[in-house]
Amino acid sequence: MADLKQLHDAVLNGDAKTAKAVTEAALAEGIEPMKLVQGYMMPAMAEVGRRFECNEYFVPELLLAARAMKASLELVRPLLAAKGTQPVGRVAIGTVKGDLHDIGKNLVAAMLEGGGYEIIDLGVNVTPEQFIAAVKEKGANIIAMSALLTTTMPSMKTTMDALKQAGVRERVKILVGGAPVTQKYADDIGADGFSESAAGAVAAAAKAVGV
Ligand code: B1M
Repeated sequence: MADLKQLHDAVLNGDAKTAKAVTEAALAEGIEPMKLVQGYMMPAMAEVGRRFECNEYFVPELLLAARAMKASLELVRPLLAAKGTQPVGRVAIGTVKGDLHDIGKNLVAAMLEGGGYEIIDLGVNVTPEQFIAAVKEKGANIIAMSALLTTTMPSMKTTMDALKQAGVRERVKILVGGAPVTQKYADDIGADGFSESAAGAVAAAAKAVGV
């Protein structure tokens, strides 16, 4: 039987090889993918963050932990994103300008995909112009912005303003999220939806587009 504590420790210690191996074994045993994410990978990442704050970990350890979590998520993601037939909506998702944290954004994308949305993944450090282009050229009707830094959160407001200036604000619903983002901030900038979690993002998207 897969030792799931090993998955937690592998992410914490930045051991991508073990993280991948334990995930493979766990999935082969039929363990729920979301249990791996919420029960083991996310708590490990929270501990990585705590150690970083206490100066026990530094950027190299953060990078190794992120790499280990990604190795595991690559196996889990397709299982979260079971295909529906007709897309419920087309979501352009990205981390806002200046922000390189994409693990949470990738989870949100996988959950939305699993919820029947078509995903246009714009990646990290996405400029307002890129979000605008996704609406104009790719027909996105939902924009999902993720920010993990208090210093990049204002890019959400900048993007909202740019969408208005470009005359496309009314064509899209805007969702925001990420660790420092709150419902109050979402309301203040006039976003259409907010969620604290990847699973909650699916409900927020459904509410925003009225399905
Ligand atoms: Co960074 N980092 N980091 N980092 N990093 C944080 C965020 C930090 C809190 C660490 C700390 O001090 N405790 C801190 C931010 C402090 C602040 O702003 N208040 C921080 C810092 C300071 C930095 C740098 C500035 C460090 C430096 O260089 N000195 C730097 C900035 C780089 C940049 O972006 N320009 C930096 C760099 C990095 C790495 C590149 C090394 C790496 C990221 C690698 C990657 O993502 N590819 C990294 C990591 C790994 C972290 C921590 C440890 C983990 C983040 C993570 O992946 N969490 C993080 C500390 C922490 O969070 N405990 C930290 C797991 C993920 C599943 O959760 O992303 O919150 P999360 O996503 C959740 C929800 O937030 C939500 O759903 C997800 C799943 O439930 N959600 C949404 C996210 N987006 C959503 C969108 C939605 C809805 C929900 O709708 C659209």
